[in-house]
Amino acid sequence: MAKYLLVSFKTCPWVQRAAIVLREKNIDFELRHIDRDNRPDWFLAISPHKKVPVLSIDGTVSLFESNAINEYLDETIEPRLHPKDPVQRAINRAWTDYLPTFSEMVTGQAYADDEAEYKEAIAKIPQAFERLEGALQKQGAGPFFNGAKYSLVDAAYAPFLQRYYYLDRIKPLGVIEKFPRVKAWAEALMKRPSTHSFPEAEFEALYRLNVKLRKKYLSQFVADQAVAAE
Ligand SMILES: N[C@@H](CCC(=O)N[C@@H](CS)C(=O)NCC(=O)O)C(=O)O
Repeated sequence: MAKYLLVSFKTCPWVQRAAIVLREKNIDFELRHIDRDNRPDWFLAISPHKKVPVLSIDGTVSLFESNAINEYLDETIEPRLHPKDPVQRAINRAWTDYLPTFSEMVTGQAYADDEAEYKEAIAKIPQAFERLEGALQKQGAGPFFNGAKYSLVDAAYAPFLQRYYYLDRIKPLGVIEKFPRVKAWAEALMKRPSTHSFPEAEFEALYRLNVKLRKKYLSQFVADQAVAAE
């Protein structure tokens, strides 16, 4: 078996997306965290965009961009997470293509500078959920995107749905409750062990700390870290 090294910033959702697929496929891998503010030379040499994730294979090949990494893993290692049917595969790829838009719409609130920007950002969340609610209705009965079988779409959305919950516990909005299929899907993904790279309470506390230290509008609503970590 090849040797896989996944290079990461600890709270990066795009890294988490690739780590989930490695776990779903039962692949041994090293998750190596580097410092965002002091990226080592060996990393800069293998990451064309200077971003994480990078997946290094046997120390000889380096792949970047979470979607490309996951497609590669799915092409090379069983079990195949993409559907066999080409139409379903195209639909799955279309929804993973939508992920950057979804992530911006659902977690953009964390980067708003003031209340006006925050209000603008949160107004986009129902639109993003509504689109997914429609997709889930077409796909079937759940619990996962394609039904009973876990897919690359599940791995893609899990980190961002998790962050929606984290943000909703900082300043509650209760949007997901209005979209029953998205809510049931998100709950199934939060229960799936592969979603988690770290113990859940520890990871949420770290996320909250990041939001607090970012000094954006939402930072003021993060309760004391000791309380948050309870
Ligand atoms: N489209 C990329 C996004 C990766 C990304 O934005 N990574 C962030 C960390 S979560 C990063 O490395 N940012 C550093 C930078 O932009 O300089 C992917 O899917 O892999």
